[in-house]
Amino acid sequence: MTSTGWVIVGLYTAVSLIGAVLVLYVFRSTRVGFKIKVASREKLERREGYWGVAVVCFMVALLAGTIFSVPYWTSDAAEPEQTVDVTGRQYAWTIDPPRIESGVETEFVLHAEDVSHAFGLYDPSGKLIKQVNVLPGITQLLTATLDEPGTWRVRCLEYCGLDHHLMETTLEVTP
Ligand SMILES: [Cu+2]
Repeated sequence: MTSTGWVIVGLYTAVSLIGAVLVLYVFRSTRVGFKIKVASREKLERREGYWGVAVVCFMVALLAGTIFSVPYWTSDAAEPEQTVDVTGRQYAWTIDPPRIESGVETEFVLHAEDVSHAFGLYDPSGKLIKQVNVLPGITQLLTATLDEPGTWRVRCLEYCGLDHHLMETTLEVTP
């Protein structure tokens, strides 16, 4: 199991235990002869301090257990293995190179030449896999690993003018 998995198991166990203790306490408070213990002010303040420390320790443990599974933290966020330049204009996409390798981390560098477009990437079965808006004057980056070889489709997903529906092209993904 991953460290995140263990943190989740630990959290569920802790929450279940706290819940069980609360249920037991509430149940006992309904019994005859139950007395609520009233602590002194100093005692309560000290207890508040302990709880503060416990909460901070808990948060630090949670951070330590999960931070390494946060995307972009680990070394796989290094340089992409292939780069594709994509330019959108009314009403066509230019993809360079038009043929890429499957199973390799790919960075799409996207530009719009005139108006706003949206880059929609469809796998060979026609399922939308990635989508990102492309605005004029801004370089948009999208990282993806295309595992399935075949003919992928790129469609514009933001209405950009009369012939928006024609703004479609293909991307060959080789095995
Ligand atoms: Cu469009």
